Amino acid sequence: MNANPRTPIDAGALRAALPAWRRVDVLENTGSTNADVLALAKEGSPERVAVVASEQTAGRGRLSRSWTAPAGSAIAVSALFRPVGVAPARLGLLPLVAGLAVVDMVRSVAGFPSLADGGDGPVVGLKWPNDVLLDGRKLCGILVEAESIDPPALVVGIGVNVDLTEEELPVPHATSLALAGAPVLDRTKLTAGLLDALDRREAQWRRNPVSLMADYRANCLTMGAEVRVELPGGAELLGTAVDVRQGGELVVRDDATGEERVVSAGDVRHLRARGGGYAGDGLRR
Ligand code: BT5
Repeated sequence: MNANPRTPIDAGALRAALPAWRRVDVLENTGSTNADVLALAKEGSPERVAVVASEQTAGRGRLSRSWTAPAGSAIAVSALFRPVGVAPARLGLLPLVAGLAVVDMVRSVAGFPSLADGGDGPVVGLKWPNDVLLDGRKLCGILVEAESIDPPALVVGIGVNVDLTEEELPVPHATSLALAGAPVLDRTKLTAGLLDALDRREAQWRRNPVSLMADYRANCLTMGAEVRVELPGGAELLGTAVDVRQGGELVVRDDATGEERVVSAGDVRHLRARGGGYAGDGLRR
């Protein structure tokens, strides 16, 4: 356990650990790291630049929601990618790529080495499409915003809860690495591991999307789970998630009809996850 987990991020050590990144700005506080990197993109910045902040005063979630964490308690990072050559229809997979990178970091740096499927250790994995769950609670939020689509200039924003206490959690179904008992809470090491994983997964996505999606499926807790999907427009689908397609869509076997339905957008709840555990909104330990 880190004796003082809210020490500042060591910018020099972070940059030294990330030779694949052209530029990494480390800020004490900012409005939103996504807004900062969108501005860099607009100025014509090359890709693989990142902004990291210890505190955000206007952190953005999806659909105009906000993202909050006490100063120094979390990772807030945004990164610019220009995936030239990737078809516009496939750009929507980037949030899944980012989710997988967070899982990599949680396993390789935070100290939860394996998917303890149904075992005693914390279960880490993805709820389709890109929520990273730790013991069924939300550890991280991902927001991808486009400065342009053609040519593509995409900002990947990631917020990871590092050492928030139970009282500091903004919502009850959230969690932090510390609450799950992670042995490593050093934000310099965690941020370096996250940007390194993001660099590798994004490159894998461009070069070998088939292997990337195979890795995604292997880390997706929704696969095989009984789910309730709230579809856009308000309809509901109850069934078993049987696959994630190459384009990122979820395939659900409908309980009512036995038919397989392809879901490209919707809010998923895990009713019963693989290994008998539960994963989804509202769960508390
Ligand atoms: C997300 O939105 O999950 C995407 C959040 C992305 C945040 C990163 S931080 C770095 C970068 N810079 C930014 O400005 N944004 C990105 P969404 O699925 O809409 O979830 C938002 C909801 O999650 C809120 O309405 C709250 O209910 C909840 N929430 C807020 N802060 C949270 C936290 N720290 N942990 C867990 N849940 C949180």
